[in-house]
Amino acid sequence: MKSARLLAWLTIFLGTALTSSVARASGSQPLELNIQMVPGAGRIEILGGNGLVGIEFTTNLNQVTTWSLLAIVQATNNPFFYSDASATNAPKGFYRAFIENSGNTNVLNSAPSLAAIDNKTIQEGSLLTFMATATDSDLPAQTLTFSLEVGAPAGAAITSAGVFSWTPTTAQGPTTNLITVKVTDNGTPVLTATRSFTVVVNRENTSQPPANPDPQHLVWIKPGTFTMGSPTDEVDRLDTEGPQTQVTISQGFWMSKYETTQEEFLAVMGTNPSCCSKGDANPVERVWWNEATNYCGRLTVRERAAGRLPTGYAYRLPTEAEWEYACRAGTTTRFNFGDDLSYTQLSDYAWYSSNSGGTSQPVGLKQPNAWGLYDMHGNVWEWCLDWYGTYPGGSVTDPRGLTTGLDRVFRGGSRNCDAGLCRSAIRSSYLPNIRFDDVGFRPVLAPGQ
Ligand SMILES: [Ca+2]
Ligand SMILES: [Ca+2]
Repeated sequence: MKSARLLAWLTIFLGTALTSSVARASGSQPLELNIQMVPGAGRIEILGGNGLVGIEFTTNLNQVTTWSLLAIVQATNNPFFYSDASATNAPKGFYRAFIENSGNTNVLNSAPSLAAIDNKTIQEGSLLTFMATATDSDLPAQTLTFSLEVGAPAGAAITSAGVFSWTPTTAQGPTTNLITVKVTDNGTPVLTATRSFTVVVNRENTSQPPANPDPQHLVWIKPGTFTMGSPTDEVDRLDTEGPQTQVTISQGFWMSKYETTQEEFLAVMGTNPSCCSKGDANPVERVWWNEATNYCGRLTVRERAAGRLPTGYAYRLPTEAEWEYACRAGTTTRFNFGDDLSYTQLSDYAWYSSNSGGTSQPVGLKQPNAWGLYDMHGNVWEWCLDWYGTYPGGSVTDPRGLTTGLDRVFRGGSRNCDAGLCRSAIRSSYLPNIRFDDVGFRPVLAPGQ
């Protein structure tokens, strides 16, 4: 029973008067009491026949949570503790007692634990928001309160529940900021934990991109930050579209205005795998993911040989983040032209199940989005570079999906899809070596390869 002795001394007062001169004689009989102690209590009171018997703590036992305590009172006189209210004449005196931990479930207040916070990158003027998380193993649970340490940049804030937000002004970038989040429990004593992270604030690159090597087919997509995925209350949303993730695209790139056509594919690859919607200006379909990437590689070789590519630029598939960033073109609505809840506008922008007649249609016949991209909704799904995976949430820069996987992503819906499956946030994926008659692609021309 006498394990883990706790700081141990109690001073015990009996009756109403304190007599401190009573000798602590040997030979007395220990008296054992089982006392249930209440968290936060600073005093145990026992009603004895001679009035209130108080045990004053000389140690900070109100840190204790759910202790079952054994008090062993070594008295110099007769046993003096009475749980029987009829007992009288309990001797007055000064005694010492100590308290043992008689259980294994008891802990002192422990410090909370604040989860690591990833470093962030953000553009000036963009909202950075994420939720900090912390745990505290104490029982009973203690309230955890988040705050920012002194030195956080102006405008940065965190709610007591841990929601961080900051929109750096143009005066606050470009720079790197060290921010420290603190979480505080309300235990005794009050304990805290902190985590620091950096926020790199970028200034939008207003310098001009290299000259457009193919103005007829390519549009420049400037770098920026956007929210990937859909809010949980979006109509027709699927669970795969979350959690919403703040994505920074750190470098601009060109993107094909159009889905790659059968004519283009044939010219580069020497074959046309399309089966069901033949036509030079129709999007190529029934392409494996690998054929799409091979097309990009061969196109790069051809265009470099012709001296048409800026140094360091290569064609490739867009990452899924680049694709959605370009599709949305600054919008946060269900489609890149609005929410269109009753689907009265979609036909102006997309070939889908209601207007396609069951085949893909020549590219570029519908309205483009605000950045000049056609058929981002519908016609054919478009392969992306990424292995399919759940979005990470929080804030990320230039995400490229999982490092390995089974399925490659394709985006945007197709001429076979109902309207809700053509939204900006819709995702699909499949094995990369499968041919679908409504999956094609469009390349980007980007630096870095
Ligand atoms: Ca605690
Ligand atoms: Ca499309």
